[in-house]
Amino acid sequence: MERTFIAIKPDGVQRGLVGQIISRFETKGFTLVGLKIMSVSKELAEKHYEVHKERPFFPGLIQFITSGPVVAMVWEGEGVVASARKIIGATNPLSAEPGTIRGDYGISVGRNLIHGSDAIETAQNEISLWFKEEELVSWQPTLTTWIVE
Ligand code: IDP
Ligand code: MG
Repeated sequence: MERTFIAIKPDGVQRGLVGQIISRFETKGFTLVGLKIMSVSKELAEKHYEVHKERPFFPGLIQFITSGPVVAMVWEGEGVVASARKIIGATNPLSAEPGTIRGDYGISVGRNLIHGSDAIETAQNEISLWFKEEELVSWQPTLTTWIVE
């Protein structure tokens, strides 16, 4: 089953939005299979954002993501990678549609609240970077037959 990596960034945690953000994915019908609050080391942050290492915003991004607790999650379900990106909204919260997480709660690209994997392969790499296999729980919610035909 498809899985994606989602992280609530330090701004989302500090602003008390953890519950509301988790609810978006829960009520959509996706299944939570991994969850932890953690301090992010510089090493993990730099690996996670490696594709952006030449960008001018990279040092600020690493500083920000290591500046406070992050809530790391793995969500599962059919089409979850692309669907989660839609639920999250555009990178710049000012361009993100209302109804998306970034569109509803943010105004600044450097404080855009949440990360979501951008493709299935990226998701697999990010999940193994952030979680050990034994931290993930495979389970079938009893509600599944009311959500998936
Ligand atoms: P994404 O998070 O929507 O996938 P990416 O382009 O992969 O967006 O950028 C990763 C993260 O880097 C963004 O979520 C944002 O926090 C930060 N970022 C991207 N572009 C800028 C920028 O122009 N200024 C400041 N931060 C940026
Ligand atoms: Mg990205």
